[in-house]
Amino acid sequence: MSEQVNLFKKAAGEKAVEYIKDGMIIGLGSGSTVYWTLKKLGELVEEGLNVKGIPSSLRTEGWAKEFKIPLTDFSEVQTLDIAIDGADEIDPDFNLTKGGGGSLVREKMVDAHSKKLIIVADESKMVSQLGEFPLPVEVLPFGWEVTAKKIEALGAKPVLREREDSIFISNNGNYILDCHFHTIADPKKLHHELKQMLGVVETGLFIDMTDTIIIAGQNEVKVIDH
Ligand code: ABF
Repeated sequence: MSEQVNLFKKAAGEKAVEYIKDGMIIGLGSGSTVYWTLKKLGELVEEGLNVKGIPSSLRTEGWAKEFKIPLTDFSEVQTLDIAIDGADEIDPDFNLTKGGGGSLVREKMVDAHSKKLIIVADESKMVSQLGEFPLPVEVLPFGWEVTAKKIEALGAKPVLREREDSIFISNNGNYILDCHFHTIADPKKLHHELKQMLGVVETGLFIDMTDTIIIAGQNEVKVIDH
């Protein structure tokens, strides 16, 4: 990642903490932009801000502990006040592709149970249409080959995600298929088609969920409400 892109991510990630108020339960998203949100939030906690977070990945949980952000979970809390998360692609309707880091199920659980979802990203994530970034789909390991064939029939090339010569295992013990669609004309329809397939646990399409995006680029950090 270039130094400049990292500065954009830092600017967007840090801006998001302005939305956090004392007493809030916060969904802690995943990724290299949210990292900066967590770091800044840790500083505010040290100054006395009283909040609790639910992490959306094991990696985020590790960072939250490093920054001494108090944590909670769904055994204590059913609704979160706000979630701050990253994205791989954002379309003009604020639909998202997520899951490049492999934590799409936990991210969707956290984001869907939040009253407000803020997406933080650098400007390269804005696209006119989703699909160039391969769509992550979490699938059951059992019979994944059949599930992949069914996804292929929808016009994609599904590739089983690997890490260091072995199959990538999600935080939930499942596999990820990175599905090369190149263009996704109707994200909502595709999400529903995939969800109906036996073996599909969840898709990385986040439809009608985003309230606000914070996008950082060359000269500014833009906040756009939906
Ligand atoms: C997470 O952030 C994932 O869904 C996504 O893959 C990742 C990308 O964001 P970043 O560029 O901030 O690392 O939310």
